[in-house]
Amino acid sequence: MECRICKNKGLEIFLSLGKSPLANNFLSKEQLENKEETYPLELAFCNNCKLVQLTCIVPPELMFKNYVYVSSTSTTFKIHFTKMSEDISNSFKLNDKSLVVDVGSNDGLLLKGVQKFGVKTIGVEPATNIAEIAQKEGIETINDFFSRKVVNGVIEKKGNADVVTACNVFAHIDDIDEVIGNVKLLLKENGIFVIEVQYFVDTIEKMTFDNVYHEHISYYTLTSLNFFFKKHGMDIFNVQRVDSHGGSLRVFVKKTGGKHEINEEVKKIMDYEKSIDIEDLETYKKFANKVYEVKEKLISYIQDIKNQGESIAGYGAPAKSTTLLNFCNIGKDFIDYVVDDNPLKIGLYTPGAHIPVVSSEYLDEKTPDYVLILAWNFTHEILEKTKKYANQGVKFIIPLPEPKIV
Ligand code: DWN
Repeated sequence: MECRICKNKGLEIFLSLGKSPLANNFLSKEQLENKEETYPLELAFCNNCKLVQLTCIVPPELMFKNYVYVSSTSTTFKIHFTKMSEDISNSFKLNDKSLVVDVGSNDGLLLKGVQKFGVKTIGVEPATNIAEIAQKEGIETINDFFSRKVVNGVIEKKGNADVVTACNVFAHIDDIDEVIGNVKLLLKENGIFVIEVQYFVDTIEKMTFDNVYHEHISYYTLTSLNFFFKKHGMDIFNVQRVDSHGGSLRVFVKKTGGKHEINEEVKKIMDYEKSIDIEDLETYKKFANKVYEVKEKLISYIQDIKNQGESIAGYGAPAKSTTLLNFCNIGKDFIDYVVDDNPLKIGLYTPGAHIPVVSSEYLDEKTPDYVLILAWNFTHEILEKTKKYANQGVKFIIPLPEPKIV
């Protein structure tokens, strides 16, 4: 096994979460009868370029051609990506002569915000069912992976891009060297590449190990991102820590020699990572030990509630809950149902645990004693929406960084 970025053969496996089904592979009732594929879920650290990465890569066609995740399901994300589109359009003075291309554009949420500035936009989204949602909303979307053929077509039709964005998709890309080559080809000389990617320092500090699943091939720090972009003749010129998905990095990248000045924030975060020994395998081994401790804590917490004869429902059927529930062996004997507002998930069953996904109205029909907030990254929004159940005495459990009642 070699590192996917620097090809070094010195990978060290430091965390194993067992074998897991595909995180977004929700099942219909009929599919429950079939054998469910599971794949090893484990993380390895590269001693050379410091990238944390999966050891088992699942073909992208299996995960992304038909997809259930829709960015606009949560108000939090609608606000987040609308603000991001405004910040980028203002900071880089985008106008009707500008072109923005979004890689993994999902339902077009980010591009909708950019269009308000008169900017020309194109989405690239491999999931046919999701691309159709964006196209119906008037967001020009190419239903494909971000291939050289797609990029040549965009350049021919619209010219080179001022901005290419890739939010919650950069970590998902297997042929990342080819994709970066395509980004550089598509960008104008002073164009910029903006990615938002879950931040592994937040994962270590907030124990958000349920962000580990097969859609996420790489788990980046600024140190490993910096190595990667330098390898491709690009420079990180600005970086922001943002709170999406339990903590992410928004990284601004230019072609080496491009006009944008390097912001001091880059050195600040690089120095911080050095201060927490991010280049040292021991840091990751310590994290793994804590993951196993949190697992034991969560299982006994849930077990105690069940031993008292009380009922539990889940709120949110996020991809991350597939990892959390399957790694902790928490299934339908503990959780009666999970609610989700995404119509693409309602009526299906969660991967592995096979817990029914129902609409949030079901909380009225069968009010549980406890609600386990599986979409913990939206705790505030969920607690707001479920105030009436709290007033009826329902208790809410936040599972990570360790289980607690709110
Ligand atoms: O990287 C990825 C991120 C961007 O999104 C993808 N690999 C897959 C996906 O991960 P996720 O499913 O863990 O993302 P979320 O956004 O944490 O999922 C939240 C879930 O909770 C969604 O299924 C929607 C649901 N939800 C809801 O039903 N009502 C959330 C809120 C706030 C609500 O009010």
